[in-house]
Amino acid sequence: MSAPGPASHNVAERVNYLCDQAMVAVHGTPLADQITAIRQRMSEPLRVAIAGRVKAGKSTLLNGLVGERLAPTDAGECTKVVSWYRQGFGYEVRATLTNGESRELRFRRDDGRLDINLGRFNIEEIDRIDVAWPSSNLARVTLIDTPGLASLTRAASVRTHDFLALGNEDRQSEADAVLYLMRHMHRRDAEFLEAFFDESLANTSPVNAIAVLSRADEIGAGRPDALDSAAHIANRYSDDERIRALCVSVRPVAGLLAETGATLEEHEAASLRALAGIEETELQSMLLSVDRFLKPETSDLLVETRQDLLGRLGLFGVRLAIRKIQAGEAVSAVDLSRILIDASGLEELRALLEQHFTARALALKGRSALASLRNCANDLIQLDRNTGRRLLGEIEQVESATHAFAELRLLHMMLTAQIRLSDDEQAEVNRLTGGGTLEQRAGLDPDATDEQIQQVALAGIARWRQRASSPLLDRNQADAFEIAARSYEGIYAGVAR
Ligand SMILES: Nc1nc2c(ncn2[C@@H]2O[C@H](COP(=O)(O)OP(=O)(O)OP(=O)(O)O)[C@@H](O)[C@H]2O)c(=O)[nH]1
Ligand SMILES: [Mg+2]
Repeated sequence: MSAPGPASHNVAERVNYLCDQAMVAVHGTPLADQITAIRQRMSEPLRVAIAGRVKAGKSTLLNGLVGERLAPTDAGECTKVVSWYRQGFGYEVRATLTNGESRELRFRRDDGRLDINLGRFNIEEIDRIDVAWPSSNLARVTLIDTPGLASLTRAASVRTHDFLALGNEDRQSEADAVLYLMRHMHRRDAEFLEAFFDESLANTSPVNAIAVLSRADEIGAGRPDALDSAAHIANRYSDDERIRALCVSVRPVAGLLAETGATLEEHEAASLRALAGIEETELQSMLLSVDRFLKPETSDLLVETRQDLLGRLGLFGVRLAIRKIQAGEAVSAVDLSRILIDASGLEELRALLEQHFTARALALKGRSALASLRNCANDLIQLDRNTGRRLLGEIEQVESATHAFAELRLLHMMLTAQIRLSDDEQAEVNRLTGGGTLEQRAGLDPDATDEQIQQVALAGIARWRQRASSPLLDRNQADAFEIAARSYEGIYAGVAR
């Protein structure tokens, strides 16, 4: 098999080529299975891990993203295991045991929640749980829920550390990208994000992390402007150079509003309507605090029902829903669902996931694949020094010759402020390297003509190449600008094709 030509921009093709080369080299050794897995992973959806400190709202946000209550929230043994949620043709739950064996687990839906029965296994024997579920929201990403870091039960925290290969240079994380949830920026949060940096592919890491300011509705004790305050804090974090160097973006999200918005039932809407009918002064006083809300004499609604509503919506969500019903903007569960999802910030997060992760899925998966292949090549060196070295050389060559990886380097340099760009230029680089259509990457409307795209591309080539030629730049900075120019060349060539 011949190497893909230098003009090839196809990451998958190049990684597959490397896997084929590696397979010849490792045939008959235990490394062969690893190479098969690396190749297989390239054709699967992008793996996005949801990580963060204990009770940051990870599982709730995962449910919001899937639109179903699959991941266990609050207590329960299953919150202590790394759990994968991937698209399946049918419904299946499996456990991978610590001894490597795989077992099917029984499950049922309990009041909308997925309830997994661990059977005779105890949690220490289970390495991970795999849930296959027919959901269109899992078509392009596989979501991985991780136990809280620095959790009270240290064992669970260690599992997440292991899974993400934190602080372990010899192993590659099983995730291609991470959503890191934090309630407020904490020193440990910064340490965690830094550890997720993957040194193995020269400085490309912040490109695969998005930080989420989670449980945003609780900021400022759930005041009506909680989400505005959260947005303000998130913007401040985004402007902080230290945080910018750790992730592509910071977004506030109220995962609970998203999860409940996606799963709200008509009987819950009916309870909210009943509350909205309470006399105004009484209602105001009732909505002041959780304690008052639960006082038996304030409403005919059962205290348990009110407790359930609080669990599903939080005080902020209950207030929001009641006010929208009173304003005539919502009656049914469908209306309320839309309002809750709008308020949650979920759609903005989805847009970020699309822009930064799924649109760059091939490059991010390829990056993981190269890191894993490099580990295999290093192991191979122990068995057969020359072949292992030759494979390492080929990996280096593919890494430096593949433009999609160069674009990740450009992004990295931008995020870590190694090159200084205006806000407009940063938006341009994000667009240019974003993996959208030619029109999108050129910043044009979908109905732009070929000539218009080519004009923008030519102007882009000239502008970025001019910057690259500045004598004030060091070699890396000049390379970064050159990468942008080459991306525009790719757009130009794409039109001509
Ligand atoms: N008000 C509010 N509560 C939330 C939000 N997200 C999660 N919670 C609540 O916070 C608690 C913990 O949520 P989980 O989703 O289980 O958090 P987690 O990070 O998965 O927790 P561990 O897996 O145990 O580390 C639950 O009671 C949730 O209902 C949110 O956006 N707003
Ligand atoms: Mg959890």
